[in-house]
Amino acid sequence: MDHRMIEKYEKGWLYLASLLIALLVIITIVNVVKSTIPSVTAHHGHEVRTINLQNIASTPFATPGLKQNEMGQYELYMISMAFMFNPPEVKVPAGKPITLYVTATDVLHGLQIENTNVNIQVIPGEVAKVTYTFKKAGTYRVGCNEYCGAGHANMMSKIIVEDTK
Ligand SMILES: [Cu+2]
Repeated sequence: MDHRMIEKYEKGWLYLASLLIALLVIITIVNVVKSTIPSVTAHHGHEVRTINLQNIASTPFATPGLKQNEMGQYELYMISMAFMFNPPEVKVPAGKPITLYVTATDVLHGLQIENTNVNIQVIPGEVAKVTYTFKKAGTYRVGCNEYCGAGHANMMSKIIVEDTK
């Protein structure tokens, strides 16, 4: 090969390398921009929003429990903390969609409602949202499924589903 051909060949690789670097820079910028937007991400079938835990007193989490919004829809606010759920027990109506909002105030927790497919990872500073309709009345135990410390096994709450009318 004469040196001109070799130059061409090298130029090809140079272009390819530059292209890959440019691509990496673009991907990085896109990811950084994405991560700075207060995000509503959906994973494991539930939505996640961010919350400033310093301002929790000015949110509905100040008084956890079942609420009805202005449209009459049920909203259940729960807090996971070491080593309890707040509220420790709550009554909800059967056959009505209940939108559960849950956050953690200290460390990573889980919130799993027995006999349902509700199984949420609860992260401090994030609010997970999931809507569920309990078809059958009864007591549903709520447990933590992320090891959170010595009292993990005692983290327990109850959702008492009652027939309306
Ligand atoms: Cu736990």
